Amino acid sequence: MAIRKIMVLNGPNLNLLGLREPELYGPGTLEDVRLLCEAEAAELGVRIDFRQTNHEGILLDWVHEAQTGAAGIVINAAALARTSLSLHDAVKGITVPVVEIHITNIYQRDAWRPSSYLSKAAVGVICGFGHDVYPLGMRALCNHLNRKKAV
Ligand code: CA2
Repeated sequence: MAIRKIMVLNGPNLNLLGLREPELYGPGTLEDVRLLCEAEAAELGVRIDFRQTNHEGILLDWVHEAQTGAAGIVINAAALARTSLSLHDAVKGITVPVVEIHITNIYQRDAWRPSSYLSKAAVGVICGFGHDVYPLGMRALCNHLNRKKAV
């Protein structure tokens, strides 16, 4: 049987992880996060395709690509979760499950930030546990996929 592949997608500015605002987003870099995800993938027995972009259209293309190329998506869309109806629509437009993650607790942050459009299309949301949201999101996605396979 083929090994399940999941996409771990990162949106704008997450390439700056560990380089700016470590008190908010943690001291580790995006490469550290990738390694954390690789370790979790080995535990879960899946492969990951880990990517980051600063461009909305590219993120949309990757979401579309998952429809035929992956079993599901774990996504930290950064500010695009709150601003992009196109991202919401792209997630609605595919049938593979999408788990939304955020390093910080987005419900605790500045009132001027809009709430997430993406949450309305995702199967679930994990936020506020620092970089652990990445392996937690992967585990949640795999449990969800296993439950779907069992019925
Ligand atoms: O908490 C998260 O993971 C966020 O997705 C991060 C976004 C923010 O807009 C979301 O509301 C919550 C911001 C990503 C910016 O990434 C940086 C990383 C290091 C330094 C500066 C920005």
